[in-house]
Amino acid sequence: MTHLPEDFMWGGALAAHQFEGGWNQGGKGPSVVDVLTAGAHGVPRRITDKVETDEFYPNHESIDFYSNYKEDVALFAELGLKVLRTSIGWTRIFPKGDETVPNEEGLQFYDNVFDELLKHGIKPVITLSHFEIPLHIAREYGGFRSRKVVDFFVRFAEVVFERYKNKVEYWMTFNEINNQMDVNNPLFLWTNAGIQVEEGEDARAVMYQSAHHQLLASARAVQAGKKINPDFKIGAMVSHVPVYPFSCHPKDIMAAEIANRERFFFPDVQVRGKYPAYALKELERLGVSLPIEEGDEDVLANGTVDYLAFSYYMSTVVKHDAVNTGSDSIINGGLDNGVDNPYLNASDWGWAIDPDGLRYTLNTLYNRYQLPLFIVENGFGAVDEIVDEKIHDASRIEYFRSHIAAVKAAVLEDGVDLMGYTPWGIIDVVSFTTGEMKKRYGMIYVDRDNEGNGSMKRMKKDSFAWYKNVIETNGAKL
Ligand code: BGP
Repeated sequence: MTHLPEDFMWGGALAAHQFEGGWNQGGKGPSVVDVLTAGAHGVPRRITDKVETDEFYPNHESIDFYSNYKEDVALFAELGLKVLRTSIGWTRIFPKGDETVPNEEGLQFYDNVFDELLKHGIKPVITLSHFEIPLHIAREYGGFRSRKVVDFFVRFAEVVFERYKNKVEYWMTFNEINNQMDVNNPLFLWTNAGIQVEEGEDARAVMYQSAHHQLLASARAVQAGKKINPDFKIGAMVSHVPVYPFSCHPKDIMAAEIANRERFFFPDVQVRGKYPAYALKELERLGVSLPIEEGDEDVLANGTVDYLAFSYYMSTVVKHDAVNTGSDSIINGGLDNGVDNPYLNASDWGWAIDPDGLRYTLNTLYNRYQLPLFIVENGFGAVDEIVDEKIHDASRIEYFRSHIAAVKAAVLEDGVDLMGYTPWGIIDVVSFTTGEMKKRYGMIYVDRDNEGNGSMKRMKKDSFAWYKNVIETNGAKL
């Protein structure tokens, strides 16, 4: 067989805050990303005290899907997408996060978007929170430090499950929930959990303690969803960056095993319903106890997920006796003992290009969890040039060709159960880590620059026709 199974879900992936815009329209409240400034190559994004200052906030307008959703959905339909993976902006539904009554205008917006998608035969695949924790919850409650936030999240989940139970079948709880394991990057704890670490605090301890709440929130949402519609498929979503040992030196092998746990901790709990032994040992060493209350262990055990969704962009390498001194060294994953991989090239942003790593990841995750997998992000961030009104994004096409070939090998030769593939940023969006527009992933170009200038006009890149053909042939023609 040269093509993927008939029901394979080809799609595209987006996240509300990175493409919707309309940050304060329709009754929407600010979320944690609405106080993130634009960064730039090597310059990190900052969290500001206020939502509006002299700074530029790229997520506020993004690419304004909020006003253009019909035109954009028509383009997605022309591309042939079978599913669109996106998120529901939590603060469109609960502007502050702790209200009891949802915002009807926000709910109506997603009714309109989902109806438009379904009209074109595109199924929505929905993340409940893609870095979109209400700012009020982060500031007033300290995000998931507070157990109260578990209830707020579950209320939000129940409201949207109930409202869209006949329109959405596939859900995920938190996007890339495991990013926050990298506690040295303040962006991740802020966007994953709504937390800023105070001076004198042990960031790792704070992360683990709030993670308990977030894992409870995820498990309770799974249970709540199944009550509302037993046919729902609710998954966890993690970022997977496989860590290779630099050599066959047994100490490098062990260093990689330990580094890989950073990616596995959250899914280990969400899939298996209990804390893994290595984490309990680390907590013991740190002298940290989790805020576990009576009944919590049952909640985790009974709220396991139906599938594991993940993003894959790159791989990294560790060497047991290396010390990483470069704080912006992305190619080695920012790992303490990370080194560059001499066998791979990298994108302009230093992300190692490794299609074999995707096949390896699919096998690793499938063997570890024995659950259906869903690739809900994969892609190539690059600068695009317009030449004679065209965008010849040959390197993006090459990236996708090699990665989809790896997907086919994993499914057709290794027997991995894979539900679908949704390339990241199917239309150009604001980059998450840098806040830039020039780091583009899309097959549809958007005329907007890093400073927020541009007509917002949409244009098809060469990759558009290429991917359309891949979908039409179900992966047979790459
Ligand atoms: C993931 C996020 C996305 C997305 C993507 C690409 O971490 O889930 O939101 O943006 O990475 O990253 P970036 O935009 O920083 O290139």
